[in-house]
Amino acid sequence: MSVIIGEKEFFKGIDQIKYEGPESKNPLAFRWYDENRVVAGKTMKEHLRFAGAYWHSFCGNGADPFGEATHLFEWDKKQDAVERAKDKMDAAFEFLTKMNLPYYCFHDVDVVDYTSDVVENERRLQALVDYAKQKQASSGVKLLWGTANLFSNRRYMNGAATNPDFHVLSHGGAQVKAALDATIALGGENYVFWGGREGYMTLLNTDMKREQEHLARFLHAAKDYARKQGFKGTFFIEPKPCEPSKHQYDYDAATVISFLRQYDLLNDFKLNLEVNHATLAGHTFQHELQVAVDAGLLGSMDANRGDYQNGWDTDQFPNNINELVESMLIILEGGGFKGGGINFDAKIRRNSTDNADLFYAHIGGMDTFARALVVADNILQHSEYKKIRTDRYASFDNGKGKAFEEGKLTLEDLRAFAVENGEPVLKSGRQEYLENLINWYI
Ligand code: XLS
Ligand code: NI
Ligand code: NI
Repeated sequence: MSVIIGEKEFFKGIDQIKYEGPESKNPLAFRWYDENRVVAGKTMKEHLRFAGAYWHSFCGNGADPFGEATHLFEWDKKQDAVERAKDKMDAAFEFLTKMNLPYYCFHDVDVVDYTSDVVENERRLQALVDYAKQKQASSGVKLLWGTANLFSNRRYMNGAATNPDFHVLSHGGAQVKAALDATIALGGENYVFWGGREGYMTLLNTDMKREQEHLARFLHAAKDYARKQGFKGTFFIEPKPCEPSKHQYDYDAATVISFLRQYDLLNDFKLNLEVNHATLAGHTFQHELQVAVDAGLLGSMDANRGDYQNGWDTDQFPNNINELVESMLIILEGGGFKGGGINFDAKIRRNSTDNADLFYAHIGGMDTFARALVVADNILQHSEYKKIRTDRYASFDNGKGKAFEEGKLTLEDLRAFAVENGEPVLKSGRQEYLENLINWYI
């Protein structure tokens, strides 16, 4: 990959970030992420498939409900929307290539500002698709997934695909069509649906059943259109329990899987799991990963972390090695991502205002994942981790336990076995031992 700088350099004084090894003292270098290092049969680049997120890194200006923007972007200055968007894209590709990120992800409105005119929006997006094609070709950066923002515009205040007003739903359809066209034109490998407002604020005014049926119809229409245009990639649903809705229909992995099954969408859709969404749903991220892996539906992930002391999607950059090792154990044992990768759906803090802060954030995230990958692989290759778990279930490997698994025992048979064998011996779950085992390998 070569560094791509547009007409103007936006991240001055920062060169290509390189791997320097764990002993390096350079804050602008990788200590663990060595893209060509082979772990468990694949390079780190192939395992991790890192992506930069357009919305947080190049649009999120640090504003919060209590205060104005603090990130004053040099690329956000020009009058003309398309010209302004090209500057932003120059900045994005400069950053992506300096960071050595192989992929990026976007919403339609991240790339260029939208108006209330569908046709004008399509024209704008098309202009930027043409520009992105050149940028992708000269840099080698690829599109991991595209998506449409169906939650920011005021018309979507009651949802898009689940809006009680069909007229609003039709605008969602128009936006998804254009976003799909853009994703396909750019060789996007996947397409995401995150339904922030596909839910309700109060049940007093909501026909939940009807809204969910509309959502399923909408997803079928989008899928059918994309397939007709030759899209071969995977569609991902990104679960989240709430925020901005009080309740979101795509609550968590298990809920989404049952929705996909009920509405016959399992052939085309998988999951894009986000760390902070898992914790909002009252789960660990590892729980969500395991649910997806067990269903064969782990498509991709949005990397970030929440704050233990507050209950919203703070989207901080990931840096907790213990949590990521536990996650990588599940991802590795599950055979990796099906089509997706690791998208940094994370933002630097409002008061992180140096040019270098965005780099530190991504370096920390990429290094922590790379290190977690190495540690998890060591645990799987060299420790008793897997054996301890397998041994726990040994009583089902033969005899009556095996017969039970095979569906050959009745309830009367279970009683007979209990009577014959008396009280079971207590067997430890060895949780603390296993927690220590993880730390030995870190
Ligand atoms: C918001 C979501 C969003 C999706 C893309 O919480 O994480 O950023 O990833 O629409
Ligand atoms: Ni996300
Ligand atoms: Ni999120």
